[in-house]
Amino acid sequence: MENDKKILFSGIQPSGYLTIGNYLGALKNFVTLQNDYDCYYCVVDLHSITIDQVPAVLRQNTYNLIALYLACGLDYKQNTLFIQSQVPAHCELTWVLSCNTMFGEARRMTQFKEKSAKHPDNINVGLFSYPVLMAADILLYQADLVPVGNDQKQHLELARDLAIRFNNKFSPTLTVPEPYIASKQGGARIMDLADPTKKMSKSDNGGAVLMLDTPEDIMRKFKRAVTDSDTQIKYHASKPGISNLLTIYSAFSSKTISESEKDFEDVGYGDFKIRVAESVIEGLRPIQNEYSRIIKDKAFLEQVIDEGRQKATQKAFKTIRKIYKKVGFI
Ligand code: AQP
Repeated sequence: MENDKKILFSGIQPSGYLTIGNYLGALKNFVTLQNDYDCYYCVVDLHSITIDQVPAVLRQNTYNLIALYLACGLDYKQNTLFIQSQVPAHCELTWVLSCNTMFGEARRMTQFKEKSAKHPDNINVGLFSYPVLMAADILLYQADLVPVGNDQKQHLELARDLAIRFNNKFSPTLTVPEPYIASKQGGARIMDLADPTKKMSKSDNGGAVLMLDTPEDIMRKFKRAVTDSDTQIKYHASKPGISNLLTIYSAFSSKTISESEKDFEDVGYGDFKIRVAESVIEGLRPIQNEYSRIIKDKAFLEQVIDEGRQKATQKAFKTIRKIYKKVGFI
């Protein structure tokens, strides 16, 4: 159904169990955005195979992610919740865009450099063309807005360049997307508890807290979190561990950083870590309860996935039909 709301696109890879970084940096914000925008929330499974995945695990992670989308409060009637590989137009548009992307500009992408350094035994062409697929994801739905963290800014820039290039080469066809800048509360960058100079990641989860961790596991992980040799609970660049814990606490308790600092003025690191863990446990509890209910209801999940596929396909087909016509395909 067409409406006059701006279109917003975002996706998460089913590449592992989601962390509280994925939650605070993406999912929590998705829920806030659903009332103001016509949102397309995708499970980007095509992206996830740029790194080796175990097929049965990938399948399960995909169901888990749809269930988590729902458990966090995303309404599948109001939004389009769908799986990328079920809409073939993503691959079709990727090819057209690939033929309009210069090798040099793809080579400049820092994520490619980082991921190839991390997986030197699997530097595949898909990893290289990942940003073109991401551009296709966005442009296919004529998205006006894309919520992006710093790490994805360069990719969004490429999507914009490709839309402008296509429009200039043929005729205006694709909406040029803008970054959606999250509010201070949303979009927080969460760092690894064991190494707070490194982003918390679902595929590298030494110091990651998972959204589906038990309360005991969450408590244990926070108790072990790296801090520093100081005693002050202050947000500062020289205190990455403490700053990260304050960020997590403030996001889960809906307080500002300075309010959070005040909460811990005369508190030691040990008690501080326990209080942070408690705020996370409480914040995740309703989501975990909803998730346990939804994941058991396979028929409902299949229905959500099917409705999402149909809505996404309809929108994507309109774009790909125009694109194919403009490039000269019969
Ligand atoms: N640590 C984080 N802090 C804040 N936001 C984060 N995001 C990821 N980690 C953090 C946000 O989550 C969304 C989904 O990201 P993705 O699945 O597309 O891949 P990613 O960014 O590479 O996330 P991961 O968890 O690190 O996955 P892997 O390990 O598979 O590469 C994005 O909006 C991202 O900003």
